[in-house]
Amino acid sequence: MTDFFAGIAPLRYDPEAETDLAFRHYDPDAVILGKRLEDHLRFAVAWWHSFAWPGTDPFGGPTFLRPWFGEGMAQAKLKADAAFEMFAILGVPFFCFHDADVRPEGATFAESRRNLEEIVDYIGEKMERARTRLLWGTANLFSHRRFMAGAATNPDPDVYAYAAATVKACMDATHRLGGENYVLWGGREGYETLLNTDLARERAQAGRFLQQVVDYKHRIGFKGTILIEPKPQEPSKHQYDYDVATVYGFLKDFGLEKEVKLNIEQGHAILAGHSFEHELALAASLGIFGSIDMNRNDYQSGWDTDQFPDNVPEMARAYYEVLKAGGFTTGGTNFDAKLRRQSLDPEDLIAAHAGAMDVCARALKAAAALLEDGALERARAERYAGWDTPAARAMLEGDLAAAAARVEAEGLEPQPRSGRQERLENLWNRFV
Ligand code: XLS
Ligand code: NI
Ligand code: NI
Repeated sequence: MTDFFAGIAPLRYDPEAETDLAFRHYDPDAVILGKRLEDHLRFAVAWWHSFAWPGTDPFGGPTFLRPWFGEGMAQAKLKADAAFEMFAILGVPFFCFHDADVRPEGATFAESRRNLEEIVDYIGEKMERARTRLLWGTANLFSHRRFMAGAATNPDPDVYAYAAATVKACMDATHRLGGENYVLWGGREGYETLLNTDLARERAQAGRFLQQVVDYKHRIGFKGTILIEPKPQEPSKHQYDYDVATVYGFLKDFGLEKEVKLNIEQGHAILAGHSFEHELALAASLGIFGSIDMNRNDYQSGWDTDQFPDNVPEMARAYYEVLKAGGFTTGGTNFDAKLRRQSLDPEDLIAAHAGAMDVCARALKAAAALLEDGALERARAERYAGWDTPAARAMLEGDLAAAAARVEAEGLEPQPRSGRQERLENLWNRFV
């Protein structure tokens, strides 16, 4: 036991609660569309933001002085203790981690790997006594200077080898802890300037690396899902896994579209010039929707500020797409979100997650009610109803000339119809 969260009781669902250290909307046992809310949302805490990030920004050093900060294994274990205490207080079913979040970096790769194995054993023991499971593990292939010019896409083949060794170790760790997914986010898989970059070569390296990852998954019998997390830029000026559409083209190119799904992050969608719901709907339509990283950007600065979500109507749009896609299978809602650097107290960490869980619960409930009501889906189906006629369907089977011939043969004169956007927005707003 640490005393970091001392005095903070496990959070309860209490709609009348006078404190924000409680859930007013998230009742894990509430049944929505035939499924418990906890099983719909599948919340996860991100180890990096909550326990590893010290509150630095480009202008200032650490503001958080956590008792576990430091380089030794003892600190890593203390950090794990605090993490599991927080998981228990929040009652979250999952967590996510990078190797670098949980273990100190060694002087050599072998030492880093041993450190990882030791802490993974420690975490595994804690998991036996806790109800929190692993949503996904991942490798940090972006912080250390060796990865500054990329991991799999590096011009130096020795870095490719190092990336392979790191990912292998992290996949082993994820497998050992029963992870439900393994994530790859290519923070440095991109470029700073085309002047020194061979795009075709780097893309081919990234594709081959991912094929090797998938092969390794099968070799070790890992049953989880491999997920790519798209992001257009930051830290690289231009990242290869730009957005859902780009990643889909990449997966098709390397024959991986049936093997790999996507972990879609709210802030990354916005950075790519999309909405979160657009990215979710597109991934679902392509059959590659996997999981979500939940957060929000600062819309004023435009940065990927990884704040906790606070906007129910916006999140309802997202969960509507998740539910329409059939909900999560191995995926979940990972809070890839961090405190503001002035939010120093342990209570801030708990309240941030509690508030975000409530926002997501409200959003999911609103989305579920609208889906159950069916009016939006009826309106959508009605808009395309013309395509249900045999003549319309035959057009897609036939050639261009046959489709063209219909115009004069049937005297077609298309009549524009209202898209009813405001009416549908009114409908939407009755539910959120
Ligand atoms: C960074 C990413 C990162 C991934 C995991 O922007 O969101 O946190 O989720 O490497
Ligand atoms: Ni991110
Ligand atoms: Ni993320």
